[in-house]
Amino acid sequence: MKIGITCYPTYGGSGVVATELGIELAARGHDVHFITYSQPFRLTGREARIHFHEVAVSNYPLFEHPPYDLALATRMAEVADFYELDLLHVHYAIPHSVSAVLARQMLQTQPISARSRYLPIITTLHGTDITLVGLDPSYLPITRFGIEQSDGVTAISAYLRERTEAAFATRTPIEVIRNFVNCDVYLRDPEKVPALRAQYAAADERLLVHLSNFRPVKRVQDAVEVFARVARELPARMMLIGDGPDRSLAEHLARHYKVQDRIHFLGKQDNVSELLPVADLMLMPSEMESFGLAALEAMACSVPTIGTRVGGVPELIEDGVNGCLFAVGDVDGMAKAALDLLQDADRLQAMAGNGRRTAQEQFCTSRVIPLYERYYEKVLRRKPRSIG
Ligand code: GMT
Repeated sequence: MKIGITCYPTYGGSGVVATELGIELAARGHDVHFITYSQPFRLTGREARIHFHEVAVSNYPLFEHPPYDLALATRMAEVADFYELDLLHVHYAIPHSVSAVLARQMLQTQPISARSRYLPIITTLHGTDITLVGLDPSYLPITRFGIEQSDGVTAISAYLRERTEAAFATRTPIEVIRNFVNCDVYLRDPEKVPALRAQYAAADERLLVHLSNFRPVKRVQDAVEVFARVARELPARMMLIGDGPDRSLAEHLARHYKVQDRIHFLGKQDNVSELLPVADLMLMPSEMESFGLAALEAMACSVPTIGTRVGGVPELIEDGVNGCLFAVGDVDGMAKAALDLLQDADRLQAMAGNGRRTAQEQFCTSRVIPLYERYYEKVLRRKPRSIG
């Protein structure tokens, strides 16, 4: 198939999922065309069967806000026409699904080349497009429009499907296809771990990790508080991977708890699959996660997560089996669980093994990518929607 993919190419779970999906689809013989404003950060630009088309937005003094959505729609239509795409798969409803609807309509009514054609659109909902942005009253009607006009809609968890159906009162069928991880890339290689781990912690120190975009929804302050409590009892260090608005809050708290010298603020990293396996425990104290990709990536690397019982997280983490779940803000509970686990090597190892198994058996690319392929085929078999 010839598949167009649009996503937010910079840091963020939806961009990671879209990029990894493109890489996996290309490896399975599909031609993948990324149509984005910059090259997705997990791409090298040298992958076979992957093409990148930059969306350039012209700015004129008249435009206080350059019309990115229109530039995107135009580029989508051009690429679909020139490369004869079979479908367009957009990640994150706003504005991508709406730009895609425009591109589809352009191709059908005012084709760029002589042929009029129908370009099926699939929208994948990732979470904040529904739970935060989509519920801003000014965005709600257009988000509902984008969902209802799509030829196919997927959500990354059953939770997100239900939330979308309730919030948007939509009867558009939504297919649940959960986040995935490449278990051959995300794994703990006992030969590689010791040398890399030594850069972040001494042999007698425990190493925790938090990975996010440091937005308020991630509650990075809770990760620092939990770590400070752990570090009071045990020799420990923490890697904070990522960057975003709450990084200075995290730095402030680290100083407040006098653990600033024990925390590695690593910023944005593109070698997450190498960093995660050196940790003993992941902290994901989010206020909301529609799925929790960071926890899945850690689990695949045999690193259990202490997280919050929110959104789609319980579809991934079974409390006490492959991780631990707490109420949002329960810093005491999370710190106690972290200390208990870090002092019980057998339990920690059992949980790590269970997590790795969960990743392999339920969320590995080899299981999830075929679900996308089958869904594409199902959408392509359907009759085109009438437009107007
Ligand atoms: O978590 C974020 O703030 C980024 C966001 C995104 O859309 O880029 O992540 C969402 O999509 C991820 C990939 O599908 C999910 O694993 C995250 O749980 C989800 N985040 C939230 O729901 C807050």
